[in-house]
Amino acid sequence: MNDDLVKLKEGEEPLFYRKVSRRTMLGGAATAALVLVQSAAGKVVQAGLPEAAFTAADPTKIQGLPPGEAGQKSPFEQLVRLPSDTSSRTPLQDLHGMITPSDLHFERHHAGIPAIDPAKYELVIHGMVEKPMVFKLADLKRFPAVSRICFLECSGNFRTGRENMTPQEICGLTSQSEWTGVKLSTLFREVGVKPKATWFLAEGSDAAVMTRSIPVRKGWDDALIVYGQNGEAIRPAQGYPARLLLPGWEGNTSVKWLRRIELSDQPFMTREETSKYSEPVRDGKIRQFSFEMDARSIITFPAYPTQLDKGWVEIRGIAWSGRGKIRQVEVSTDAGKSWQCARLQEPVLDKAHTVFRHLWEWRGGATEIMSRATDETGYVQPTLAQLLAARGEDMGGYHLNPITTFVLKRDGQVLFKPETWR
Ligand SMILES: Nc1nc2c(c(=O)[nH]1)N[C@H]1C(S)=C(S)[C@@H](COP(=O)(O)O)O[C@H]1N2
Ligand SMILES: [Mo]
Repeated sequence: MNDDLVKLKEGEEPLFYRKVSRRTMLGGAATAALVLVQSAAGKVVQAGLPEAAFTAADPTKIQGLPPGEAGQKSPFEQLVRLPSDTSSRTPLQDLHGMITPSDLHFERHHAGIPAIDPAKYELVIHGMVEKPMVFKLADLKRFPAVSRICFLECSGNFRTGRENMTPQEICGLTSQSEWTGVKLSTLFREVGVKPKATWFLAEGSDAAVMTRSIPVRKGWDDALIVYGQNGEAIRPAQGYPARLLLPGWEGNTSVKWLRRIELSDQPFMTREETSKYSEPVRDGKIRQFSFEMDARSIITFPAYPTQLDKGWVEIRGIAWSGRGKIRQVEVSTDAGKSWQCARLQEPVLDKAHTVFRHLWEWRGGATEIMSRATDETGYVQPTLAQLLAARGEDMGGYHLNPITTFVLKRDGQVLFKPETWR
């Protein structure tokens, strides 16, 4: 029995623990451990501090907590992802700014998260190269490092069908981090990629042995092998200890737990690019290697389940494009009859979630609000009807980026407008 931990009463659930050594406690304070527990009444209380600390009108009258070894979220701010067996979604409506905290980055695993010992990690690069090489994690870290902020989005990032859906449920399979690693072009020069090589295979070391064929030009352009995420080692769910990161391209091409890159003069036609990750388009045709994520935006406030008050409202959201920077986001507050330009919040980065804001006075009538992104290539985010017209009834579930509408009721209730097509 570890007596450093406060014992929970029956029925109490630990939210998180923080062990503190006796020596670090101020003057050998009453308890050697701190634990946040949820009381029977559902209230979060911190054992080791008098409950009065949380109910006291004046926090300046009570000694606060000492510093801890690792930071904790406020017990009042326990954001969660919505996990299924194979994915979890970022609570876009609850975030501030442009970075997704690493513990809220969405996840999509084809066969779970593997446990990889960083000391044993190896990345092999071979095939059409002058000099096949094996890189240990320490080798990767010895190369000049680069950092960039960009989004990562699953190509299956659209759900609809119910009015009571939050932005997280509608399109929470997109997240943004500051990624740090080595440019793939640096490694390409190291192994001497042959001029004839036009494709490479990226292979993961999870139970799915996920593989994708990638055009070599993306490798020379902006592909990274990343081991850092938001200032710390990349999280296991994101590919620890290293993953491929292809800015702006569909998430499945950013192979996690990367163990092998093979250069070739043709695509490898793996399971992931034949049975999956291809989209039916008109006339019975199938589109393959649709790498880039199209421009998209979503209003994150006010969205379901907001109850809106009359008066000035700052409509907020994010917009992003896999083809470059966001040039403009327009907002409509009259069900699409008229559009106004939203303000883009700096920084506006290449292939990155960009925050937009639009001030609007809601005088109380029922209406519909929506946003529409345009990227620097001039591409404009389509409506679902436009997507259908271009791709047909069988368009499947990948690469759907329709304009998202929220319905504002007379009484201030905000609901998702769940347009469907099948
Ligand atoms: N090895 C491996 N890489 C993978 C996957 C996987 O299951 N195994 N999932 C892919 C898919 S479909 C997506 S959308 C992204 C998700 O990355 P994330 O879990 O870090 O958000 O990783 C991709 N890379
Ligand atoms: Mo995905």
